[in-house]
Amino acid sequence: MLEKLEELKNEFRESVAGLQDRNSLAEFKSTYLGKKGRLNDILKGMRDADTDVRKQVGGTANELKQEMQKSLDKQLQKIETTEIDAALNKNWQDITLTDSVRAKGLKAAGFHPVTLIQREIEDIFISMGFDILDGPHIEDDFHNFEALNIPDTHPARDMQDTFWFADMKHLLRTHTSTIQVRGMEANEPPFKFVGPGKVFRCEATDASHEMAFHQLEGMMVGRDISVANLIYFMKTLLAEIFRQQVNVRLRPGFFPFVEPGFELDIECLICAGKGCRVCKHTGWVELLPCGMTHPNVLKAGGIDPTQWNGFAFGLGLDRLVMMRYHIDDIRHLHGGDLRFIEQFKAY
Ligand code: FA5
Repeated sequence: MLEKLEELKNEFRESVAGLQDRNSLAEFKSTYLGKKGRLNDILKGMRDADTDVRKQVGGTANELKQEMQKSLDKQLQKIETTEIDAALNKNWQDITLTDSVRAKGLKAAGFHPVTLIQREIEDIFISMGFDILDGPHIEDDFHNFEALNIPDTHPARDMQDTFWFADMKHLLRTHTSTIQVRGMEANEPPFKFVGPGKVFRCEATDASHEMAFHQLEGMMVGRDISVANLIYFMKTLLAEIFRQQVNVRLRPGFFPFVEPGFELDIECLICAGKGCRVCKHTGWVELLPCGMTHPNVLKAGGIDPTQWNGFAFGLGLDRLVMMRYHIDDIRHLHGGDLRFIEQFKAY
């Protein structure tokens, strides 16, 4: 029996590496290790053997069985790797090649409408000599509040519900006005820049409110900047974005970091000013708060307010997208439904 086992082992070793596909491997396995396979066939003789022989043969047979199983597993892995490589080679697809993607009938990736509008606005401001700045999502109390003339005890802290980190020192920025502070820290006046980005507020969602949304901050600091300069830039922006007559209204607005402060509202384009759930039945949508930079903010940014002044604004990008494309619920924008995203320009 031991000799027969040795023979079986040699034959197995010679053939196993030659198996090329799953079917022949399964067949091979059953020939050697199956119930009616060759190993069990040899072991049939054990019934008549004495105890010592049974022990010896049993041990050897067990070792052989384990070796066979290991080799079969290894060979199966090899076969699988070859199959995967072959499939990858056959179906290889360069998704950056538009024509090849289209030719295969696959859908090309596209940009989110917020990204599209953000880039468009960046281009408008670049053409007017503005820089583009960035800032971190995780901020500290100083950049989100303190430097913006919102001290610890100021009731304006409650205007925006904040996601605080456990250390109560860091937070998810509630507005892109943090970029004003970072811009002042990094630049010597005169300067003008815009800073787009995601902001976060712990508030209930509805047709015009999200918890994570996008703003685009703007700031210009120079000598003798006036409200007329501010209004000029706001008007230019809206004319370029909408390329149609849109009704706007400017009304006083309170933000601790500007004085005077304004709310620039746009007549709701979803209902043409008649009133709907997006504009909360007022006919107007708050889009572009702005104002003349408060001297305390310039001071906190290391700028002498007796020498320099400026304006700032904070545009709500998601709401702008809604007005531009007549989207009646902000939650469509971040719901992850591909059918929604696919409606926008792909490239
Ligand atoms: C601010 O965040 C100020 N930092 C803006 C500012 C900058 C004022 C510079 C003056 C000078 P407010 O909380 O109003 O302001 O938000 C600005 C805009 O973001 C709103 O007009 C609106 O268009 C948009 N917005 C506010 N909350 C939400 C929300 N929950 N979901 C979607 N858009 C929002």
